[in-house]
Amino acid sequence: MKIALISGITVQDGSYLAELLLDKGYVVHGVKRRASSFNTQRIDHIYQDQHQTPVNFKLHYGDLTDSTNVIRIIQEVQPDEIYNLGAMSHVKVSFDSPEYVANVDGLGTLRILEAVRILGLINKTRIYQASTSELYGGLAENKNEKGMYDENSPFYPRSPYGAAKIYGFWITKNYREAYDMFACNGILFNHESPRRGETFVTRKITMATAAIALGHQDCLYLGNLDAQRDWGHAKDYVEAMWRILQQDVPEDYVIAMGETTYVRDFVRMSFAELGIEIEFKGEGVNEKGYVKACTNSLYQIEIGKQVIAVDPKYFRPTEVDLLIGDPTKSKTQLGWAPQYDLSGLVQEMVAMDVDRVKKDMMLKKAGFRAS
Ligand code: NAP
Ligand code: F7E
Repeated sequence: MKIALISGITVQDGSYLAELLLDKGYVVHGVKRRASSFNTQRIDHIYQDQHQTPVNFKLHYGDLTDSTNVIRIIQEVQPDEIYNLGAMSHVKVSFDSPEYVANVDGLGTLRILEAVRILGLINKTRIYQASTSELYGGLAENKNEKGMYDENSPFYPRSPYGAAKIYGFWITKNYREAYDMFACNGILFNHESPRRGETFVTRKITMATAAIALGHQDCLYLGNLDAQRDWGHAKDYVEAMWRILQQDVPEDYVIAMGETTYVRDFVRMSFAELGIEIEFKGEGVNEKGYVKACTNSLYQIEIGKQVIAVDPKYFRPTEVDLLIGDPTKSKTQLGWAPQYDLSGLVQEMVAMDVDRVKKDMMLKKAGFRAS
């Protein structure tokens, strides 16, 4: 039975990956940070009573900023595979906490690699490093002949997050070359799901779509509507992570859908799921979104109502304008074949957020506090 260790197990990717590995018969260990309030909602459904046997899912308190803790957990678990997904991953927030993000996302990666080396696990433990399309920075001149970013495109990070992750990328590659470690980077483009953190743009939009349609919110405030992202489904992307570690030779891979979409169009698609047509008027900070039509009798919103506005507080000091990834290598070499397209992703996210808002409304009516 293979043993996997996942850092960053509590949120989107970690929770889907844990499910995938448990399905494949792995024993899964996860690192979670101690928090003052509950932070395991996304993995509660797979958590086991630790008194049961066999226990094939176990959580360890830990933090990527603490080398002794990283070494101790790896020594205790003796993993066959480590998935380093732990990170302060919010690009905008990284401008506010640049030193912290360097410590967690950059040095945290080194701590894992070094722990595996110190513990003499080089020939046993394979390591997946969660690298990111933010490494490219969206520079037009660095795209390949297909107009996309691939494994050979130069990097130009545009945030403290991107700069920290570029260290994680190179130190992973360096340990592979220096010590013959099976250590790989997955350069993943944006991936989303109903489990996405609530402050990333897609989830913020689908949550607001549900709340506005159900009369619970008036207006959604967003930042740069002109940004373009290559969005896929996290469930598909964790499958790619696993495939990367099952290869004969350790290499780095781009995981992407190969299509890019404006934030503004994601808003349109999200509302369209509920039969609400949004029309944008104005430009820059004065751009606004209005309800143009509503064909769903369940979600009647007044025609002409303004539901989208721009708030410059969400702008970033330096922005990545456009990302689009070339998945040719992962499709041919890994045999990776995503099951979701963008409309399937939006459909699932909106449906789950509608259910959640309805449940919150019922709880509130019954006198309980909403989630
Ligand atoms: P996420 O929702 O931000 O989750 C990050 C995870 O890391 C959480 O479990 C968090 O724990 C944990 N974490 C944060 N600081 C930590 C620390 N100091 N020590 C240990 N754990 C810590 O990220 P995600 O979207 O699932 O992405 C997973 C990984 O892929 C991240 O490394 C991210 O940078 C990278 N990535 C994501 C995307 C994407 O589009 N989603 C694309 C490319 C790369 P708490 O619950 O305690 O906060
Ligand atoms: O922003 C724009 C924003 O925060 C996407 C992380 O998982 O993917 C993610 O980083 C775009 C940006 O994701 C709002 O300016 C407009 O252009 O959802 P996001 P991100 O910055 O692309 C990469 C691959 C990672 O590795 C990261 O860890 O949307 N945008 N209005 C907004 N963004 C947010 N968050 N909030 C807004 O109101």
